[in-house]
Amino acid sequence: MTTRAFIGLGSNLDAPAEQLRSALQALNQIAGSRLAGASALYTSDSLLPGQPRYTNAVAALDTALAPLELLDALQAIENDQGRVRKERWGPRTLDLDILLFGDQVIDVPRLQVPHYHMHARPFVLYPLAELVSEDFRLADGRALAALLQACPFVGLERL
Ligand code: A4P
Ligand code: MG
Repeated sequence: MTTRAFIGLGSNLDAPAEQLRSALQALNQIAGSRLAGASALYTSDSLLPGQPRYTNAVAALDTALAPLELLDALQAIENDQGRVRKERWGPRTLDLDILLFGDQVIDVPRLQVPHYHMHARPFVLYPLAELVSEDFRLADGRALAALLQACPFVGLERL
């Protein structure tokens, strides 16, 4: 049985677009997983002042892994691509977040899904909208169309 997960990709160090492209290839190499789609890349200012601009994208991944196994695989890719965790929210070569994991709502210490801030982040919602149908709902029932309407396409540049 496979589950469709959506992964948020972000980078603001060391050639961010290249980081995202190699991360997409790495996602497709995860055991029991297949890259089913990827959005365009988007750039936007960091939510935190004083950091370089981010490049973001969203990927659809069909996976036979359990959620925490997928998180382990994503963290291994982050580490492979040279991510050093100095401070939470610090600049990073690669951030991979599990936005959605099928229709599951997950709340354990290492993993909360849907990802806690995705509903208010244009750099997550607009790329996600490229990969799903217009009537798509998050696992917690919220309609993507309503979230998009409440989250204007401001400050995003589609590459
Ligand atoms: N964790 C819990 N839930 C999840 C999940 N759904 N997916 C835990 C992935 N991990 C999850 O993450 C810390 C811990 O969160 C993990 O060990 C995992 O067990 P992290 O990646 O080490 O820390 P972080 O990325 O610094 O924190 P976080 O909360 O992921 O940061 P954000 O919210 O992603 O903020 N501006 C723009 N324009 N674009 C961006 O992408 N990103 C941030 C970082 C700030 N500003 C930005 C962007
Ligand atoms: Mg993260």
